[in-house]
Amino acid sequence: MKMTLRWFGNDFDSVPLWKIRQIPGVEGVISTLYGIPAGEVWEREQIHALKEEIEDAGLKLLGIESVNVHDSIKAATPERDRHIENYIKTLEALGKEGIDLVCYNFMPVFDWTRSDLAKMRADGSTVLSYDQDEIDKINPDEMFENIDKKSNGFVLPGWEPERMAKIKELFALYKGINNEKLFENLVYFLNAIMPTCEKYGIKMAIHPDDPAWPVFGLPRIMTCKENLLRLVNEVKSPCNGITLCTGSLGSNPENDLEDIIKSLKGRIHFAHIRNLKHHSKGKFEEAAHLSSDGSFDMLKIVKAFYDSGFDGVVRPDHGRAIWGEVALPGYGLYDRALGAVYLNGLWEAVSKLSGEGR
Ligand code: DNO
Repeated sequence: MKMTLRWFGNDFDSVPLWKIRQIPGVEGVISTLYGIPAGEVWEREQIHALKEEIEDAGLKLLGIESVNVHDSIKAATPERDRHIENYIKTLEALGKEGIDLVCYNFMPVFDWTRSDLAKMRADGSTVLSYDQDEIDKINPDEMFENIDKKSNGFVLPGWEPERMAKIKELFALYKGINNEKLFENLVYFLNAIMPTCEKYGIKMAIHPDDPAWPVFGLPRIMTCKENLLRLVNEVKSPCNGITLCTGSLGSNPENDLEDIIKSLKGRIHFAHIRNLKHHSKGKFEEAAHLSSDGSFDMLKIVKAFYDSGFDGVVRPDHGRAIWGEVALPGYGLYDRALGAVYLNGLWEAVSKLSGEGR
């Protein structure tokens, strides 16, 4: 297992690389060219510069999160093939730079959604939280404003202003697209890019929908074991895989995380491991990574990864805001560092107790 932290680049992140380098057991980062809008081609020189900057800090660039997929591809508009060509050019540039892992999502309009980015907890820390009743009261047009106001002045992944400026057009684009059609569009996209991925050995890792159910009447498909399995069986190339995000899939308590991990054996290319606390149906808050702070048994989750032979890239996910840190909500240094160390501890225990020491 390779432990990483997500890093948004010097212009966007409050956490410098040298601090990440000092977290024990963290080998590398997962990063992106954050400033490039979805649909545009990434130049090889830009990727090279990013990689060099990370390597100069003594870390490795172990994957990209995300190369965002343009809405024309998700909605199958006439421009989709042009945008797929651009995506392929980006993959070629990444492949030439030796990058072999790309995380992306296929959620229409919005990426992950939360009703509060700074919910106060009893210990004074704040966390991201979700309450379906609150979301039901919000008009999707106001959603961006709500999120933007509480983002501490940072650009949040999936909530880039240029995307949100077109929210009405975006909603119109998805009229008439149901889950089945969206799935078909995803398969079309994957079939088109797989030859390039295979040529360069790039593993595509789709991120589950967060939360794992339709929001604002938009279709959502990467929500449960059945659909994840359907996708890996439909596009059989080993380059087509999953980002197993425990927090996203676990937002629906009916998802049995250990079972999902085991059933996707060999097709999990990237893992986001975090905990959250359920309150009632459609209502949860994020928690510290530690099992006792949330609703998940993190030891069982890590063991399920281990037992299914997973040996890929992992990152702790959203952390709480603690110790007065001001950062991108969910992406401060302190709580994610605690998470990384805790997850490494669980992995060491599981692997030594198994007698293999993998
Ligand atoms: C949220 C993240 C997502 C994820 C994308 C992948 O914090 O987990 O924004 O990066 O959905 O494309």
